[in-house]
Amino acid sequence: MIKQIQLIGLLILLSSSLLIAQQEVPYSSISKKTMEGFMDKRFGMFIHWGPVTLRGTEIGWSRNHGVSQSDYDNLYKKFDPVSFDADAWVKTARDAGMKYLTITAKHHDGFCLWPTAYSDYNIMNTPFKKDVVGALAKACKKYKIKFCIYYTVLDWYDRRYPLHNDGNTVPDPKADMQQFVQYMKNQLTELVTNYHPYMLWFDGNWEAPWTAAHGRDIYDFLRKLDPEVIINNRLGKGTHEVMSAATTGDYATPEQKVGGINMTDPWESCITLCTQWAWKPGDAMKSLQQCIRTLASTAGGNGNLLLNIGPMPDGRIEERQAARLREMGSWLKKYGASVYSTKGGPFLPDSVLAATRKGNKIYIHLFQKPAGPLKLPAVPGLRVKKAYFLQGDKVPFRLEQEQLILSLPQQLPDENDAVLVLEMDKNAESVPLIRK
Ligand code: H79
Repeated sequence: MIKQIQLIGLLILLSSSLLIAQQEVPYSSISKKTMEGFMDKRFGMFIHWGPVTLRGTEIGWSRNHGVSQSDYDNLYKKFDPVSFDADAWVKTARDAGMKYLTITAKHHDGFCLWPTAYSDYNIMNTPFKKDVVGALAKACKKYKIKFCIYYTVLDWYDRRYPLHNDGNTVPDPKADMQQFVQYMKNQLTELVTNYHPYMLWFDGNWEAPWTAAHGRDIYDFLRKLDPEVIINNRLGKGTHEVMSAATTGDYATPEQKVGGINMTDPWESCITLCTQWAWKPGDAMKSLQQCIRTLASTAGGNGNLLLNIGPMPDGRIEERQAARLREMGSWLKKYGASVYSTKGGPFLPDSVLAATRKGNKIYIHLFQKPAGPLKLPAVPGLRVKKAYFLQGDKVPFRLEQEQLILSLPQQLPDENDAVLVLEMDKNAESVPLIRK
């Protein structure tokens, strides 16, 4: 009897430890230090590019939606971006104040921008015949911009992948996921060993053939290739927006929106400068104000911004897009201290302001001038020593009933984002979030 009870006890113990062994946190083994280095960068360039720019429609998605499959799949034969200049692209990123760059090595359409040995559908079989990924990796090294690679999981072109079209849900019986995953591993080995990316940006993980187990297998495979390469959270299943137990990857990737404030999990919002990811002639472009406020709000939520541009089929970045990025760069030259290497908060971001902090300084990114003085809740345990506009005048302030009251001038010094500095008597980086 006692033996039986002991046995049952042992079984319970075993099963509960098995439960504990099940994944309760994201599947990620990156070092905290590497992620801190990534999050300090705050601003990167996303580039969506490929033969589809010859049609000016959306990359991947317009295949069989507006552009026929046979037309789409033959565009590469005419892709000859003679004006492509990797140095020019990277300098555009650098001059915008961006610290990293991510290129679509392969999007959902399956076309490869590097000379892969594992598919003929690649840049060497276009009239251009030059390694775009390699040229960018080299230029990034030259200009000290971290080089990153976008590589999507799903591939509507490759016959080994079971679905051949967006919206298609009936798997091709002739497809073979095992072979397809091997193809992915071969290509990822090429990309990691030849170009040494700082980060890998996966996508296209939502279709049924891709499983959580596939994601973990690729994650482990990559970790063996490079223990330090950062991997976004689109290898597993579940939402991209936040980290969860279903996540495989190192950071969350809200898309086309600023992510919610999060002081523990790293995240990066990817947002397009125009409306399309790939170049579209005459596409509507965001104003400088929208761009600056998007960056400030992202930093205010403790996240990074990966701002996307789509270069033209001839290889140039549209002058108006380059000009907008230069304007961002000028703004960051002046106000960069309130963005790079900061933490978000302690005040929660909203449409009026976003807050960032570093050491003893709290930066208030003011988007709107309140009717009267600016009123903020006092920061518990910390005292304001000085208040002034970054690169500007002093701001008179007083404390009244647990409220900090700042007297603003008639006109804010920057109409897009007036950055106020509150110099505190102590380090403000670990102050808990404050609701206004
Ligand atoms: O690579 C970019 C997108 O192509 C890809 N992720 C970013 C980084 C992406 N994957 N899923 N989605 C975007 C969401 C799908 C949105 C869609 Fe649409 C709405 C697909 C079809 C309608 C956006 C708008 C894409 C085409 C039109």
